[in-house]
Amino acid sequence: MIVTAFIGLGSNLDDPLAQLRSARRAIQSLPFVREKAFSSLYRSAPMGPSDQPDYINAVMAVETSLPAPDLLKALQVIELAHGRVRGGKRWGPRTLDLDLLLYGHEQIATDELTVPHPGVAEREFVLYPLAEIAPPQLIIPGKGLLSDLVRACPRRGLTVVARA
Ligand code: ROI
Repeated sequence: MIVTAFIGLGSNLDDPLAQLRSARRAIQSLPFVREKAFSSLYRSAPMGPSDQPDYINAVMAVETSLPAPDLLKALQVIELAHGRVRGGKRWGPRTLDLDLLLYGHEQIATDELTVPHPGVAEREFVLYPLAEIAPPQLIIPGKGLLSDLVRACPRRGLTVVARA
C-alpha cells in the first residue's frame, strides 16, 4: 500500500537552514520513500522556553510504502546522524527534529508513535507550511479541516525565509 505522509522538520542549532536542507536530501534518499512536495522554509519563535534561538521549520510530503513505525525509525536515524541528542532538556534547542505529522488518514496511538502528531492542530510552524503543500480540504484525523485549523491559528511572527 502506498500512503501519503507528511513530515515536519525543525531545527534551531548549528545552521538550521543547512540542517533542513540536508535532512530533506536524506529523506529523499530513503528506500520506499518518494518526495511529493516540500514547503518553504519558515522562521518561527520558539514554542516552549524562550531562551533559545528561533527555529527554522518546514513540512515535506512523501509517498511511501513503509509502514508508519518503519518510517519513524528511519527518521530517527536521520535525526541522530544530524547530531540530535536524545534526552536533552524538554522543549530545549535541537539540531534536527523530524516529526511524523500525518500518515494517510490513519490515527495511531502506540508507545512509540502518535499520529496525527500531538500539537499539529495548534502549531503555526506546522499548520502554515502544511497548508502550503496539502489540499485545503485535507482532514486532520480527530482534529478537523486543515483550512479551519489554519484560520484559527495566529502566526506568532512566522515568516518565510527561503523557498525550498
Ligand atoms: N518551536 C518552534 N518554533 N519550532 C519547532 O520546531 C519546535 N520544536 C520543538 C519545541 C521545543 C516544542 N519548540 C519548537 O520541539
